[in-house]
Amino acid sequence: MHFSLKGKVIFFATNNINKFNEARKIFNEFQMAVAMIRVKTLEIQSENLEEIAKTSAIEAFKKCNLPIIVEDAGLFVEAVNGFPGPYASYVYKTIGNEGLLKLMEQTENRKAKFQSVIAYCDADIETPLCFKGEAMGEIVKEPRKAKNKHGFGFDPIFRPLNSNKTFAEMDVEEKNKYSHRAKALRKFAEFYKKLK
Ligand code: ITT
Repeated sequence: MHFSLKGKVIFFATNNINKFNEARKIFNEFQMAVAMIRVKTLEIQSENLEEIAKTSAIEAFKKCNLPIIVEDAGLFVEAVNGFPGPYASYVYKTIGNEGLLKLMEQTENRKAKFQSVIAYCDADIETPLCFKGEAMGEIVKEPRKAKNKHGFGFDPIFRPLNSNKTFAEMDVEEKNKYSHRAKALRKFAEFYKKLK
């Protein structure tokens, strides 16, 4: 049944509405529809985003049998050897932006990057396909966000290269010009629109 959906509608397994809203705008650019599904998947512990995304995609596909993507993102800060990397979610929940800024208080090297891996799975695919995006930038010294509260997670402390705003000072359209996720999603959408 779902074969007819391919190339037109994609299911995004995520529990993060912000990620979904960013994706919605990208798929709109490609005249595609995206539906959010909240299937519970275990996120394996690994230092490899691709491995994490692939494992979740297989699990999500088994639960819903629909053409599906999952996305796994990480933040890598150079001065602390790539911390928190794939553990971004845990670090955000525990020490948060303030904690990360504290770790970097004496640090002049502010270089950081976000990486995103999208893993796609459907009934005809043996191993999930991955699409990657990266955003280079820096960790600012003080959190900055727009008054109407755009952004989530580390957005208030990450400023991408070639902009003087943090992700949290941008609206979704502007963040999508720079973000790791937008780059990975566009690569995926280019692939998916050709799929029958
Ligand atoms: P899923 O349900 O899709 O897994 P998640 O929020 O757990 O949603 P990730 O594991 O991919 O998503 O991301 C880990 C954390 O990294 C996330 O909770 C944020 O705190 C942070 N993060 C990821 N992408 C971000 C972005 O674009 N801007 C700011 N923080 C981001």
